[in-house]
Amino acid sequence: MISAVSPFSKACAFLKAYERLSKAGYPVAKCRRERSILQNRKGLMMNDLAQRFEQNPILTPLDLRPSVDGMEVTCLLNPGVFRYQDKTWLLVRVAERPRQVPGKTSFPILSPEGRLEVLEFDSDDPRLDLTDPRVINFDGHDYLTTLSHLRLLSSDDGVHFAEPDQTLPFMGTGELETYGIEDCRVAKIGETYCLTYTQVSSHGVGVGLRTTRNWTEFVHEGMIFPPHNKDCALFEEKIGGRYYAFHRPSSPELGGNYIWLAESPDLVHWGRHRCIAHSREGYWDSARVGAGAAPIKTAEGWLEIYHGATKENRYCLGALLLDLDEPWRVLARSETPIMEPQAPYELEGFFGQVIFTNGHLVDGDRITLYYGAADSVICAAYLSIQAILDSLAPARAVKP
Ligand code: MAN
Repeated sequence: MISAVSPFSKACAFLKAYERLSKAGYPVAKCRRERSILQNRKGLMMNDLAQRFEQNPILTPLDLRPSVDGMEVTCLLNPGVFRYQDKTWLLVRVAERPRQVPGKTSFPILSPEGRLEVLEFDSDDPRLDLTDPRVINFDGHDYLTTLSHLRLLSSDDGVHFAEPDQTLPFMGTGELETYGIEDCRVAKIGETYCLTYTQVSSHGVGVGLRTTRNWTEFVHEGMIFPPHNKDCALFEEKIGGRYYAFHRPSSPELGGNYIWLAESPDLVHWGRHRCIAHSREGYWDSARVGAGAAPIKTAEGWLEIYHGATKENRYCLGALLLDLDEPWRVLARSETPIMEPQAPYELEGFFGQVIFTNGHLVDGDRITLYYGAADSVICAAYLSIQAILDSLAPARAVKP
């Protein structure tokens, strides 16, 4: 039975999971302390609308075996979600690294031919910068501490997931995925499932597209948005005869990490880019914003759940409402998060204070949202579409 519970009553369950993780030697980082934010800058109370599953976290690193001997599953993150053959499926991001030995820091990369290679350094080497648990900087070069691949898990009830026999992991392939593949959105367009995911390599971070109709044969369409770009969510139907996608280029010198909208005749070639949502100084989404899963069609417009983060990397969820026929027109937006880290399993983990979603299912008014918590475990929550719509404020114009 799934029911809504106060996140704070979950402390014991989380502490047990936390204890299991640290006993098993997983790098459970300390809570990144940040001022408890109960009010935004206008003094409005935060309004978390989510009913978290009492079974949260529904998946932890201990639930999956490493893809090869010698590796450990460090974190489970940010699943894509879809229905297929009467089951709920998660395409989970599995982040692995070699079992660590004292005094050494090692991490994996893939060769362009798909061979796993391990780079190892002395942990006290002054050229090594380990301040961000997600990224290693060695002598001015950035690497990821873990290598991610994607794994399919299915469920009859949407709560208990397992890997079916004979399903193969989705690994990075080719020179644009040597640091792995991450955060896959699954959009169903007609009978085709379209997978848009982050491709990571020393060339940069971009968006790849693979498509399938049967989950056994895949067409690799290659990189559809070049670096630096991620958080690509496709609309599941055409508007005015064109496909649409959200994407998130980053422009470090001028501009920022904003949500953009693009059009395409064929899902592969994208143009007519428009910037539709900036990060907002002083708000919960002040440093970066990025789209979640495919937008939900409602009578009032396209509803898109997105993540917003502060400079301190506190990740919350909010929503945008877009015009049905002209989806570049933002009608309304969350002033305060619809969901923010507050349960213990969201506050502490590999990278605490993170709620990140790129997958959900919709049934009438009810959204079943799957999300990565603290970049460590997979969780789920219910949200009401009407409650989200009621919480939005009329949009202000994007800065010219
Ligand atoms: C990035 C994303 C996610 C991750 C968050 C929080 O923005 O790519 O993969 O969950 O950071 O660390």
